[in-house]
Amino acid sequence: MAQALRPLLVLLAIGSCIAADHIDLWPMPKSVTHGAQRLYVSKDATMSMVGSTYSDEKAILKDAFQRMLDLMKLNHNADDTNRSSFVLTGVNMVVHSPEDELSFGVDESYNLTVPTIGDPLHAQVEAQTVYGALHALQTFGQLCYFDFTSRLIELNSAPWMITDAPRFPYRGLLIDTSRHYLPLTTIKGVIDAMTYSKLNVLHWHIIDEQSFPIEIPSYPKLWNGSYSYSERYTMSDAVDIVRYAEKRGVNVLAEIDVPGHALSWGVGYPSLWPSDSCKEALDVSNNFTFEVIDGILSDFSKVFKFKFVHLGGDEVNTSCWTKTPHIKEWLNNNHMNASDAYRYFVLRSQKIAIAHGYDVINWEETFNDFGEKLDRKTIVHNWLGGKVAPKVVAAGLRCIVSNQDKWYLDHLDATWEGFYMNEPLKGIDNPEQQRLVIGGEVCMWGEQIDASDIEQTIWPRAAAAAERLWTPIEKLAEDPRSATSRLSRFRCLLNQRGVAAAPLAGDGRTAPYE
Ligand code: CP6
Repeated sequence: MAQALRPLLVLLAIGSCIAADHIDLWPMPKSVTHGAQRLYVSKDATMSMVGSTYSDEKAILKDAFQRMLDLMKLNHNADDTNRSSFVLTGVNMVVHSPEDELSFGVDESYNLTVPTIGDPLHAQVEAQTVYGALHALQTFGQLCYFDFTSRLIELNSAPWMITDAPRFPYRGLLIDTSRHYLPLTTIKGVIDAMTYSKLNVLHWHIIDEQSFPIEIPSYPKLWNGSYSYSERYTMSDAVDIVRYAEKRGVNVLAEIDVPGHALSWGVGYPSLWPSDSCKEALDVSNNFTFEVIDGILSDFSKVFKFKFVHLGGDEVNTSCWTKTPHIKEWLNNNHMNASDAYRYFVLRSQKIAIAHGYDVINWEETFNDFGEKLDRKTIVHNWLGGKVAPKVVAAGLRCIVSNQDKWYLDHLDATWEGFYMNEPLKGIDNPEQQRLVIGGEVCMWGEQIDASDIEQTIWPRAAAAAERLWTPIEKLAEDPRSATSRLSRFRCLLNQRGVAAAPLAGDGRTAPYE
């Protein structure tokens, strides 16, 4: 064959392999090309950082690489390949930025190349930041599999050339530790699984009316509202969770939901209740209420380093305010009705959070009721129907999408197809306004689940949303059925890695296969 024709033929061969079914990656990267060569990955593959500006002092990449190798072997002892060719012996990492701060909007892009020639034969990762490099390792880990016949780690369809970057910077999952306590190991397992589908924000709805499980050093009686002594998180537990998540590229968004959803606060400090017979919402007339919020946010700011804090503000029932004599009097003296007082409460809490260095996220009722009064940096968190996001961004505020009929994991009959098809930019055509939708979040409210069944309730449906939030819209499946086999293989991968992801069909949580 004429030498000059060979590159062209190679390109054609690569092109003919780009059938979606042959790419076992979830979420689908921005751009992928591959060939047809099987490689063998040495069980002792090494990572090298030659040419990086980043120095990995905290061993973020070193540990991530080791975890990835362990996952590839699925806890088995892989044999050593005795082949002389097509053995991949390492991954070269080039990370351009020396920074390892996990800030919001950090560059998460990466390039991953797996060649079929080279001596030594090494995969190449290039990323702007260590957090892009972590995503590259996740993608690489999905290309490899442990073959039980050969007892080798294999990697099919090389060479691979992958260029990837997220569509949205905020890709969240909510957990709720007030309705049911979740052990630290459970939370860490959720974080691990999030990284497999490239979700990057764990929204920790820590406290609600049912229990106050976290230690607040400034007000040490607050966790008297926990279910029991063992169903508590110390501040050092919180530090542990935040560190664990950060090392994996996951931000932790802490929430205190005020003034509603806060009944448990009064177990330790009853004066936070309007009265002993009317206990919600928090007493708006009492300065002590805001001192406690200030104490909590002051303690939080030492632990929760994410740029945002979530102040709730949803489902506020003000009837105790208008029924309780001393609050009624306070409202009259200040010429406020109940809805003025709700606005006053939210805005005053926002100011406290801002003074502690946070930008605030609030549930959408705050926008629906008095959006023009919210701090201009407020991020409005949608959860009611699917209609508020266009209004939020038209008003110039940022928005996170979680509409309950699509992205609420506690709706057990909501299907993965529904999760997949929820488009955050629906109804928003102006590119400037589109950029104000920073992403979306699936919500695992805790009333009906606990550590025993949280994993199979979250997965695989959260992964369907994760692809919607990661993959460029033009590469998403228009009909979710064409993603079924790929998602079902990703779900198997979760199972192999010890995550109890439910089947796509037959468990009542997801629609049957076609
Ligand atoms: N708890 C809090 C909840 C919910 C919200 N806030 C909720 C409401 C309706 C459904 C699911 C969850 N359990 N604090 C609303 C944001 Cl269907």
